[in-house]
Amino acid sequence: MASFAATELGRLFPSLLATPRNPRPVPSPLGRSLETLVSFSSSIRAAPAALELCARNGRAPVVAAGTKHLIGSLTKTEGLKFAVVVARFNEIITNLLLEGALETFQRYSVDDDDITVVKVPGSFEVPVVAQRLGKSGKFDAILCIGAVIRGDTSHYDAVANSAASGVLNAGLSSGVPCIFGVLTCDDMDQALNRAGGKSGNKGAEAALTAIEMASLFKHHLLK
Ligand code: INI
Repeated sequence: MASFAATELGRLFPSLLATPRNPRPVPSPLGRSLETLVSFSSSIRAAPAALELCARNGRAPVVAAGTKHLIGSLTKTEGLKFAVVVARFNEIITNLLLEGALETFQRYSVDDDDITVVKVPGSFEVPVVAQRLGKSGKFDAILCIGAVIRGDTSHYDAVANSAASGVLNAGLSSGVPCIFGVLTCDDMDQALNRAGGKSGNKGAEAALTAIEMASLFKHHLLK
């Protein structure tokens, strides 16, 4: 991804990359080379967005020397504490999402002892527990996992909307990042695709978001 992003930047802004007059990667005002800048851990998903922005106005991004750029790290995970709130409704799916999330925490060196998993009946119950855990002061981020499937219920919209706004509110009211890892799908096939099938594992993606946000808060915003 990083080298793709660097190549892409180079294609869009050839002046930024090696030329006879400028044979080395351009040092950025942040003290890292361009290559390092785009390979910075948490920019996995941010880099393409930045490229898109640049591509739209056709200019190189303006990076002022004194500007602070705060971004969570995916590598400084030591000591970060996470709670995962998991809905048991549609358990086949939510167990797969939880598995993806736990594998990701492990891959990014989050200590097992720093993870607490809390199970609740359904997605509707997730936010109140997320809020309580957030307010406990014991966690750096709360990952919320659920699966709302349209085919299963006439009150799909009520459950899906409540889960989404509830998780948002839990984060805002507790001041601790609460990450929305609740699938909202039309049918079971779609849910399976997003729980480790051809669309990836959204639990794993949400865990990455949780790490980045926990790091952003702990290492930058709460210092
Ligand atoms: N809960 C879910 O997590 N997913 C669903 O698809 C779902 N459906 O289909 O109804 C669901 N309902 C239960 C709900 O979350 C609450 O547990 C219940 O309403 C009691 O408050």
